Amino acid sequence: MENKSFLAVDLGATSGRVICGTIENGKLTMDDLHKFPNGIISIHGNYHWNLFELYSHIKEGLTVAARKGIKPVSIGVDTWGVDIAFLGEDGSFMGMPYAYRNYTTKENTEQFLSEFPLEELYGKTGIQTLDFNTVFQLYALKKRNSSQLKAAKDILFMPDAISYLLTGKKVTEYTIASTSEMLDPNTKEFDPKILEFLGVEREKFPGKVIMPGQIIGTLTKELAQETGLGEIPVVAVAGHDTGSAVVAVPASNKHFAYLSSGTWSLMGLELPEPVINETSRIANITNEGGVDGTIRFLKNITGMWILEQCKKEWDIEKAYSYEELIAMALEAKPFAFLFNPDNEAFGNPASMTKAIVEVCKASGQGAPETVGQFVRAIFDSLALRYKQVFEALKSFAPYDIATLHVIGGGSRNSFLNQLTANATGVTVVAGPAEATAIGNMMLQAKAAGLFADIQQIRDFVCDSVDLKSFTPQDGEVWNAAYVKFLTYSKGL
Ligand code: LRH
Repeated sequence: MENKSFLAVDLGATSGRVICGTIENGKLTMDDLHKFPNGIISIHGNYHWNLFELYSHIKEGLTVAARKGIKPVSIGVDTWGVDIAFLGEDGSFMGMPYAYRNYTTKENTEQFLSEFPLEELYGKTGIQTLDFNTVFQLYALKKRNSSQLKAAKDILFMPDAISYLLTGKKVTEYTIASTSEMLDPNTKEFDPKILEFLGVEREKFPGKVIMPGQIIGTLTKELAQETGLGEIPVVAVAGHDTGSAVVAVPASNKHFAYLSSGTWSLMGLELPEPVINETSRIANITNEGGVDGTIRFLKNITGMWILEQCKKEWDIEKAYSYEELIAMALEAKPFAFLFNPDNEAFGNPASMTKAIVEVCKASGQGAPETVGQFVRAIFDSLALRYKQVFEALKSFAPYDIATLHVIGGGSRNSFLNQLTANATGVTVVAGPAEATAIGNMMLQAKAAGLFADIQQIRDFVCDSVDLKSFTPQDGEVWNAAYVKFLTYSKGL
């Protein structure tokens, strides 16, 4: 294989990065060009993403690439799911995009579903109901008589909005559009009845839905000059970060489950086609669109968000590193406080530590006091929630699940990996931590003809990264803890 470089712009809810991946002598080497924080900002009581700040960070990353003499084949962009930006008639952005944590209201979803039945919505899209999905965001905006929604010429999903900033070209990419809960997984097009119900014309989503691998455009003349990179093509990858991450699962065959671990924990299976039936609907399992016709049959679990938010509070007094937090958790008594991480109280509370205290007290367990107790409670509860979802997924898997691949930033946490293996009773293989950026770059490499299919990508990733295995231990103890956990976590 010839030496080729690809740039990944990978934006998560709490951080972003521009990474260069070079394929050299059959191996991948990576260079972090620019890492930066991301977060939601409250403006007049609404939460927004600072799109233009993200843009300037991306520009910085591209400039660093040029300064280092990197000549990338292409650039790919992935971001978190569901959020959208509005463009006016003249192609300019209409305000700061709303952030999905703005929409954690059950009432809005309930009102929607009283007019458009859940059975029909799930039947049409196969997407799990999460209060913040695009479909509910648009409904809320319509109810608020939003000027943006009324006046918008175009609606762009987040990765498509970034690609538009880079190229001036507007597209609607399939994997990210599938998170909207408005796409039909069979036709891979927007469902007309859902759009009609929302009063949103199909033309507002630019063009036909495009698949990963398609060239979107090249860097605008200004950016080509400003960054010094030249007019490099921007290629559609799996614009949805989870879609790109799952491409980089280092599995040698299909008999695996994955846990994409970051601000969210996404646990699921990769299936050749959607599973949309009464059982999957009741379990609220999603069928997100993947690469090469695959479906990500998964559930969202609130992941590192809870710890990230607690850490922000603790940082005011003392900024512990994640290593220090884990060391404190190791010292704390196991299973002293358990809760369901998906309790809506943890959606976007003013204080996460207070929310944990209230949830624990309300279930009669007392409450954590020390930092170590909080962190231990978060990790125990996450591992047990992973087991609960894993058990549900097992009943859908058309094979025995031999391995749980933990990928993403959370895979660096060996302590949680061991707890996850103990709780689920399956071998955990951890890594790569940069799965999303790797998947992003590998999809560009596939578009450039370097790989024929996902399995070739996975074999290559497996050869390129260090992986760690965790064997389940203490089964009895964990089964007993699971019984206790279930009393606090009814239903899926
Ligand atoms: C993870 C993620 C997840 C979505 C959420 C909004 O970053 O993309 O898959 O559900 O963000």
